[in-house]
Amino acid sequence: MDAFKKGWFSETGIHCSNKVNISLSADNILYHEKSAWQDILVFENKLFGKVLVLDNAIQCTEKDESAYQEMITFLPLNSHPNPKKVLVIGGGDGGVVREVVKHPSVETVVQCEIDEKVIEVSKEYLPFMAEGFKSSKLVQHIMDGAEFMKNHQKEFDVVITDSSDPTGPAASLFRKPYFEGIKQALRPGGILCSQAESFWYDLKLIHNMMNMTRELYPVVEYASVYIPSYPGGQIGFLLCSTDAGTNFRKPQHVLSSEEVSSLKLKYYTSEMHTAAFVLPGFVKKHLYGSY
Ligand code: SPM
Repeated sequence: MDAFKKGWFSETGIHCSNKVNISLSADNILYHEKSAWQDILVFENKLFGKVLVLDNAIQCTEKDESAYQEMITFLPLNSHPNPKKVLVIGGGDGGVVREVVKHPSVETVVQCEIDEKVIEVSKEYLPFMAEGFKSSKLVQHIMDGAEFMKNHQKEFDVVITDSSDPTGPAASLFRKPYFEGIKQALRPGGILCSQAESFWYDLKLIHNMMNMTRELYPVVEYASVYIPSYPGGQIGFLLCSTDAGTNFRKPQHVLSSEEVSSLKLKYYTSEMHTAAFVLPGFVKKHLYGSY
């Protein structure tokens, strides 16, 4: 067994019932420390490039991070008719902020990240994601996002939760009081988008998230994205709107190929936006009740 472990990073998450390892060769360890909140690791893999790991779970790799950051950002922003003020909770690596500030109608992005160390590490080792931190649209707070929202009601058009897994510091971001807090922070017509895990391993969790948010929001959907470095090669996002007329499957703004290119998007296109809501039969049946 040791021969397999030497020189490899292995994610053995509880979401996989500790029965599945996702392993990447750790060709060069760049940083490994514990912050006040979590274990932070950055290493290089010859195929995936730089890899950020929090509490033993891969957060992003240089090769495929664009899929996650673009979709968690442009699915909600392009589903809103005119998003001007956006709140990002979490996202300490900077990749989501990098995408939000690209959107032409967005004037202000407020970010609440609880772990300042992740921001510092990203600035030092992951500059391709941290570049968003340089934007004049950004106002940054090192604090708990749920606490922040208590004093910022009816203020945001879109709230994005870029969290790690529902254990450790991010656990409360998957519970009902958190989604009630977001509802209060949203302006009329506001939209939320939250990291909502993989249908291969977390279908029950996704089902619970959708059921509890259906009690709060008239429109609730799950969108799926291909991410090879996550277990199952897939992750999804929960999208909720306070406006009963929102159709997440039909973007408000359809991007031309010139816009896709000028916004430097690698994964998001308007076709991928609509396709993200097409789910395998067993997932659709479980989450929506019919095929
Ligand atoms: N800005 C990118 C941060 C990514 N946040 C989500 C990470 C999820 C990691 N685990 C996914 C699969 C295991 N449940």
